[in-house]
Amino acid sequence: MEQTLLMIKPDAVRARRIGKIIDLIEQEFEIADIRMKRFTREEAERFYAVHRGKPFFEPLVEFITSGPVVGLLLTGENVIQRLRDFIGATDPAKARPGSIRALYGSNIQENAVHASDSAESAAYEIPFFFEERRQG
Ligand code: FUP
Repeated sequence: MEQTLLMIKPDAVRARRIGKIIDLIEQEFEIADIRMKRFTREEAERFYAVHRGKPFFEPLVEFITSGPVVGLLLTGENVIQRLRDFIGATDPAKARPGSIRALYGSNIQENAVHASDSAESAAYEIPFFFEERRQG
């Protein structure tokens, strides 16, 4: 059983797409927890630390701290890969038709959602939203 993080980004929150995105997610995935928060700059820089030094890093940090985000903890078999497939490619223009990014993303930066891309990144990213959870 895997777990992963889906994050609804500030563009989608501003556009009032939280409900529509959760509706799509809920039809395919098990939601174990939900939390809305706003990243501090320090958190945003840590969350996207792998992208530090890239030309889009600074604008990305600016964007992700520009308003609240919503984190969803999803659980299930192979949920990391299944969710990545479900949200579509990073660039909404190239994302599979019907995917969340195709439906609600605007451009490669303002692409509506984020999903952990590996077990390692899930383990790194989940604690930005959720405490360690005990079983039962
Ligand atoms: P993804 O894993 O699909 O979210 O994509 P990446 O890890 O490649 O990129 C992380 C985030 O950086 C994207 F969601 C948006 C931002 N980004 C840009 O703004 N410009 C780029 O050219 C690539 C990524």
